Amino acid sequence: MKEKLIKGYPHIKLNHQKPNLATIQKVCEDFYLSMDKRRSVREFSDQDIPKEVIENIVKTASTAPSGAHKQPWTFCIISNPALKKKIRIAAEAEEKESYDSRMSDQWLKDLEPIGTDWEKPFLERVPYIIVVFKKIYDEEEGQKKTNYYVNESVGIACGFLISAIHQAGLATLTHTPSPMNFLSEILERPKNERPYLLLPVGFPAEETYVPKLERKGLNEIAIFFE
Ligand code: IYR
Repeated sequence: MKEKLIKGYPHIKLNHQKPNLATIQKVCEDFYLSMDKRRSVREFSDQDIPKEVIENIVKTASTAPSGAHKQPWTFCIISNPALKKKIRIAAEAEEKESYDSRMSDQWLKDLEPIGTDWEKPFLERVPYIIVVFKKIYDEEEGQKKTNYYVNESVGIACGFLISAIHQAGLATLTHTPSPMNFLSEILERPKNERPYLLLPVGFPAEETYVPKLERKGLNEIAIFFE
């Protein structure tokens, strides 16, 4: 591997193989078509997934860029049935409160076509729950070390995570019980970590239905300045 010092720090030569244009066009269209098949799923099979698959998915998420390369994230991977049950009970308690009194009428109306409610049986059924924590700072030998662009960094890592889950042929849901502090308690996380996102991971149930949604067209989401 070719290396050189830049401003005193080691750099390695980028190993980039430039594809031809036809390959680029095909690969990016195929990738788009594949990603366009991704759907949030709320009904899961209880079929197990090999642990190495989950490990590779999480390693993919951790390839995300982050502020000053601080990698300000912890992925908690839960397959323990007692913990899954605890998470379900606590999440459903918060969700019931939210659906019954915390969410506005407009919010509840906006969710009607998606068909959600406070009950989350999938939290016990899925083989894995991944809870992503953001590290608002790092702690080294009792010293606080600042992290940068934490929300952006962890959000990007979650995007990678969701893409990796989909590319593996599995399904997930960006589940957002609110507030989420019960996850810090159940998973005994230190005080520099805050829950960011909860993702159940598994195969979709044998026959499952998802809302009939349209995605915005390119002309609605992009502006080209040529
Ligand atoms: N957290 C709740 C409510 C919910 C909110 C939004 I915004 C959604 O897009 C879907 C659900 C729940 O998970 O049911």
